[in-house]
Amino acid sequence: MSKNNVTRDKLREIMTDGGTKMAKMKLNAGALLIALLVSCCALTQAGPGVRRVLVGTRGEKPVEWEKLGAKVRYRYHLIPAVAAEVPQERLDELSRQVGVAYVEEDAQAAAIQSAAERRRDVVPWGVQATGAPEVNRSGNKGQGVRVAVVDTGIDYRHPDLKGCYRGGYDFVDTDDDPRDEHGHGTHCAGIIAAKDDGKGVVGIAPDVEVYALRVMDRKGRGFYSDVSAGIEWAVDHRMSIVSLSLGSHQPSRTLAAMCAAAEASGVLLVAAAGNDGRRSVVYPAKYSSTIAVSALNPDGNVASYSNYGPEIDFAAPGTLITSTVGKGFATFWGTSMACPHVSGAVALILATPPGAFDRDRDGKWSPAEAKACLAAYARDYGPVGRDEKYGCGVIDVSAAFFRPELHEVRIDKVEVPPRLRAGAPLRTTVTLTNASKYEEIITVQLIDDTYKIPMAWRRVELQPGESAILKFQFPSKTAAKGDHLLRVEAAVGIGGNLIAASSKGSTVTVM
Ligand SMILES: [Ca+2]
Ligand SMILES: [Ca+2]
Ligand SMILES: [Ca+2]
Repeated sequence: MSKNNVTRDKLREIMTDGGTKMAKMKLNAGALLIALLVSCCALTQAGPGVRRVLVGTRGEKPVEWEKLGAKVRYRYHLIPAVAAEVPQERLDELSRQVGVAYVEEDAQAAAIQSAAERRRDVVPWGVQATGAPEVNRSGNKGQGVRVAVVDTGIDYRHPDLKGCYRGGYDFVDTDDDPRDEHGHGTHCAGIIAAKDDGKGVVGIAPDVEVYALRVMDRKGRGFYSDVSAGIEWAVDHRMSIVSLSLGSHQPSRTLAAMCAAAEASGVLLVAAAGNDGRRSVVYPAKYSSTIAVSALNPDGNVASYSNYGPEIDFAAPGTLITSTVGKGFATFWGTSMACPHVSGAVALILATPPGAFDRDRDGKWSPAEAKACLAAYARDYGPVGRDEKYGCGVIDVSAAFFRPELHEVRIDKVEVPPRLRAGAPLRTTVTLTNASKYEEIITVQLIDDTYKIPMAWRRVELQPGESAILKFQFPSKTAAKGDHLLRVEAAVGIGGNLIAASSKGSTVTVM
């Protein structure tokens, strides 16, 4: 659509323009873009006189599709619904059939992003803000978690994405090649999973398995029927997470039912709130079956373009987000960019045992359990408690990951001589083991507990199951005669917060 292209070019022009009015103009241009995209939603004509519709079906009563001259595009199996193309003049007849529960427009969802200037970055601020790098360093990069990006496809030839890409489907062209012809889906995939290779950018969970379900065309528009089919594919192919950086203000019984069915089957759906800057969240984010995400500026405020409302679950970085696109890297803004930050963060949590959050004690994360964990460790922003702009707050995946229950350091032995002649050097040997299944950075402190004097501290990095023997030596000239309790503390430290994990003491008598 040429109108659209004109707007986008204009937008790019405004974005590269300096000056103090930039932020405001950015918003205006963004709102205009989305208004255009949303106004396109009414165009659901599949050809002259033919309408694309979503039809809710009832029980065993057959619908006479052929007799109606209709073409069935999808027969969903998770929900009683069909996507079809029906001649305009037969629509009334269709809705009167006994087997038909409802007929609704096959509305279009739009990609919720806008382009800004190109630039490069290694760890983008958004990835940093979620606390992902610290979690990645511990060896949790989302291994074994399957994430479906329901979007414009993915450019799987991109060097930062070809390693994590595992396949998918193209519902726009109905073939097995969901290559991105727009750039939006590739950008979202990079936020989730760009490779940690010292080149380009790094994603939040670089070892997840990414699948592309292409439901939006080269203009970033897609039908609800294809979005629903993409979600159904994700359920059928046992995805853990479905990332939905798309939406529209048009409600749909079919899309609502599909999201609810996916959630009920254990899939976590994450969706963007929309970019109109309104107190109105778009669908599917508005449904309770999805995690609704608003967008943050780098200053920590919810962006003025971000939609908000009681449905918002979390806020995540959305402005000035650098990630992968077909020809390299680009910086975009939008709630579309915020959504995959949450998808990636969820992947890191799903790669850990549910522990105390496993309410039904089945050893697995349910969507509600994962949501409860993210909410428990989110940083509260804005008004105290849950609010309409930040939801439960900003996800802190590092806090959620460094839950004490997941980390265990063990002090095996503290060796000191039982007696020491005053003036002789005090030799102490500490043996400790990383008893957790993650790589840990362990801070070891040695304290003279009798006189409350810190004597030494050291930091060691240990692989899961690895042990270390640390040797210390102190002069004892100034030590008071009598008993000294030497206490060793080992802690897993992260971002200044120490998770005290182990402590052991031993007494030495200075003669
Ligand atoms: Ca990279
Ligand atoms: Ca569970
Ligand atoms: Ca709050």
